[in-house]
Amino acid sequence: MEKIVRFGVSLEPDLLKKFDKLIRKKGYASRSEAIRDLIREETVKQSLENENEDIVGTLTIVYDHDASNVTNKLLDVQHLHHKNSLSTMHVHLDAHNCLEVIVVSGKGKDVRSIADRITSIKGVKHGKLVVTKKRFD
Ligand code: NI
Repeated sequence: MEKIVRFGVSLEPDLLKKFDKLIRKKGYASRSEAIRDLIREETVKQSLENENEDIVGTLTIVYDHDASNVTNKLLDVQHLHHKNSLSTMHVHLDAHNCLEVIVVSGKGKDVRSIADRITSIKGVKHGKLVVTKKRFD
């Protein structure tokens, strides 16, 4: 089992009250668990800023499949970067609009550049990339 280190935290009573309220709302069993998650969140955020970090994520897009050749353009980008585009889920939202979730992986800079290329295709109405680390220590 991994060694655990204890340390003390000093903070203003009002701030602690707010923190306790927040962690109750979120359902944490203890302050320690909440602080651990906050530290992890910040360290993950930090390493995701490194463009050479290995990341994995999802790009969610909504597009109008009647727009100028959009389906082919989307497929072209994904085939061109097939090592970074792992899988796609497609949902027909209505007669014209499609929702697609593309699982992407690779170096941060490559994943972001592919996501930008896809999102900027004419006919893509909205695109949102969500990423996380591929490996956790
Ligand atoms: Ni569709």
